[in-house]
Amino acid sequence: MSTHPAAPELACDIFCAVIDNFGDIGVCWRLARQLRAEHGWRVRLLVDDLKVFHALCPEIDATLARQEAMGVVIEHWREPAHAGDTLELADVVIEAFACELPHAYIAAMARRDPQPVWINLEYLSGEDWVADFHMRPSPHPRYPLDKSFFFPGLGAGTGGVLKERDLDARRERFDAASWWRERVGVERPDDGQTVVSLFAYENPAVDALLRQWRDGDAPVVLLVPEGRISGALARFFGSPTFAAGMSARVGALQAHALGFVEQPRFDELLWAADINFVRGEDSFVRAQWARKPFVWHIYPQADDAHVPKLNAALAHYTRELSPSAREAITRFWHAWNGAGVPDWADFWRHRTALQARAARWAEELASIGDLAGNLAAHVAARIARR
Ligand code: TRH
Repeated sequence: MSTHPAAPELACDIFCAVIDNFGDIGVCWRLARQLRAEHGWRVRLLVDDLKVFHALCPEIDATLARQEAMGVVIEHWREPAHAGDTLELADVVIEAFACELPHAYIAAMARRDPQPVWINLEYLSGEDWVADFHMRPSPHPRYPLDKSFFFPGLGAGTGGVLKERDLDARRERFDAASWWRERVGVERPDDGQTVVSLFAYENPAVDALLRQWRDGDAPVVLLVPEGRISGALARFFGSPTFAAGMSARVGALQAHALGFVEQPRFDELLWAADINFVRGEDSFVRAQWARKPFVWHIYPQADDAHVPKLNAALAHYTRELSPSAREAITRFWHAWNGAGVPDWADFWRHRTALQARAARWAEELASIGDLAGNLAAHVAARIARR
């Protein structure tokens, strides 16, 4: 049965330039799959770095100019002139994170009748100004084309964040015991142990935290996907590496290194843990849907431009908490992002309040609608007005 019987099959091109890490393609790939699966759009994703994409989707062959994965056409976008092999123009054109579209493509958009709906998908921010700028049109300086700025956000009046329709059902079906056996190779820890997942950039604050976990009264089980923080773990355990499959134990701390998994399976790590350390944009969003307490390592920007974003997210997330819980979580997030030393005991004594807030926050966030649905509604309205 189709979930979108009345809608015409819109063709959509998403252009994605990978700046660094996995977030740019992580968001675009998730959006592409959702527009295909839930809205029935014909999606082509043009990406300039297929090797990074391969990490999130192992079936991607980085040597191919054009291929298909999960119903989405993937094209290797060879910047800056390459405009798609055939220059077929879509009904909807999404340029992700202000990556620059090829000039030939823009010129062809201006000639097309009807003109495509052109959207610049911005980075996520929880700041208040986002709602004022969301969906504002911006006329092109040379062509009679309007581009709209689509702002993901955490509050009403923004584009929201990505969430698949079946995500909550998948989370509820999650079989933690099997996951531990399959992915970690050990039995699921009992309730007396705190399971922490750690996905972060290099972070000097991690040493203090590892010492606190090691010396604490309560056992901590740490799950660390292989990546930029792994070197710090290796140094702490006095090992040359801390690679997937390795485990270490010292004092009250036990740690397991995990391999990087395909994107649809990343959520399982968040569901398996009691608290999640996440980073960037996409994993930050997924941690919110996991309904577990989390700590955000925000992507650091020049001139501390990320600090207001961090504080805006805290303002949303800590609303309703008692002043002492709010202050403790704020102190801890700031310390994890370079201001101060993290104090685990001070933070985790609020565990029960944080757990309750995490569930309520997920409901609040869901109430503004999901990004793909909001975007599809906007496009439908624009097309209907023509
Ligand atoms: O990788 P990130 O740090 O990405 C970014 C980029 O740096 C980008 O340039 C920046 O602007 C943006 O952050 C804010 O963090 P993020 O966004 O969480 O992306 C990580 C992706 O990796 C996410 O989609 C989840 C995925 N992932 C897997 O698919 N498998 C895994 O095993 C792990 C650990 C992550």
